[in-house]
Amino acid sequence: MSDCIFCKIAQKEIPSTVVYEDEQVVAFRDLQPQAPEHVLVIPKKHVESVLGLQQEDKDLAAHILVDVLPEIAKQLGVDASGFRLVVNTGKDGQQTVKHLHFHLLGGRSMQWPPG
Ligand code: DGP
Repeated sequence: MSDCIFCKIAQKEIPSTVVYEDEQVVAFRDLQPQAPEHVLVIPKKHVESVLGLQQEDKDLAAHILVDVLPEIAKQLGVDASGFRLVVNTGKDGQQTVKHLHFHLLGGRSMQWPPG
């Protein structure tokens, strides 16, 4: 989508600190980190939110969960210590960027419940 900031990051029209990339996915450091390690994992394809995933996206969703997120957790050194995955969705979920993204937060102990 032409006016989507994360599409622009995926297409390298906006610079970011990329920590992982393959044909379908890119992961980059969040501009406003909420933890020592804070990475956003996005599909390169524009999907508005987790509710925008279609039947045809099953392999993509599985790839992110099964392959990419564990790989990045290992790369960041938080696989043993643990981390939090957050997928803010819609208004109450405080989703500000309307392109599906997984926040991977780690490097410190997290609070629960969230505010
Ligand atoms: P959310 O509230 O879940 O929609 O989170 C969007 C996140 O995206 C937020 O933590 C800040 C981050 N972000 C917004 N614009 C940019 C940007 O241009 N570059 C990077 N690296 N992160 C961004």
